[in-house]
Amino acid sequence: MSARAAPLALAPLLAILVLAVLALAPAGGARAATVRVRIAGYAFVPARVHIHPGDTVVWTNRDPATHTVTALAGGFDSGALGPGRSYRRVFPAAGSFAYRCALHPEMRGVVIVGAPP
Ligand SMILES: [Cu+2]
Repeated sequence: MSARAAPLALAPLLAILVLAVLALAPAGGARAATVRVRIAGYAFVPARVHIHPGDTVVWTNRDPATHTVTALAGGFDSGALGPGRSYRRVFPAAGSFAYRCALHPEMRGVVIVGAPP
């Protein structure tokens, strides 16, 4: 009966697939997230993001003007981000990281890295 044999023939293939997925999973079981911040209307949107250690923040400039993502305490600086350009940074450690646009200092944001999930 080929209708009954077919599922059995697929079993080894499924086993290999499951093992492959398990091998690719991060050791801790938690998956690092990517959070996006838009730069639009001369503001960071959202201005405040909460993430976990190891997560990535990606800023994308949707304004017609050039902006930067510059940490107030140093530590990171995107440099000039022209329209449509993105800047990404991984935050490995917990803490509060305030930043602003170096060209328009009234543009401010903060990345809050909490405890591991
Ligand atoms: Cu700016």
